[in-house]
Amino acid sequence: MEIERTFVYIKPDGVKRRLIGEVISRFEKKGLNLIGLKMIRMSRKTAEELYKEHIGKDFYEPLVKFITSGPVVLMVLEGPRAVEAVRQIVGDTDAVKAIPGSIRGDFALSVRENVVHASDSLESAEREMRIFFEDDEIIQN
Ligand code: 3AN
Repeated sequence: MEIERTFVYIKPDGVKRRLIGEVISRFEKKGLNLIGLKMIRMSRKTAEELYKEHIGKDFYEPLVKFITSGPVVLMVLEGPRAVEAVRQIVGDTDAVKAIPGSIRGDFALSVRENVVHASDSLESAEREMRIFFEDDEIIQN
């Protein structure tokens, strides 16, 4: 199977609720390798870059406000079909619809405050991890 890399971050609500260990643990137990990890407070400029596809949508401004409201934990995960595997573990954007057993299904009720972000394609994974990680911050196995 194709080995892929994907980008995930734990949003301010997940950090505030002390879910960092729980979230990382679910990815690790599935068999994905953590090959990049850091905690930051996202600047408005970086949040705008990350979510540029949503500029102009009604949820854009509250989303940027929320994402910059507290620390986030950024990671790069690697494994077979990692993009799809991680999206499955994370669950639907609408946390009410996210199936129980997924992270959002177990820990969230909101569309905005839904604990984690995960890239939705290989292209966005590459773009998003480049916003936050230098080459030498990603571990080559
Ligand atoms: P996902 O994070 O599941 O890929 P996207 O990329 O469609 O979802 O949306 C990015 C983020 O924007 C979501 N994680 C969520 O925080 C927020 N968002 C998306 N749609 C809505 C909405 N209808 N109302 C409020 N926030 C939204």
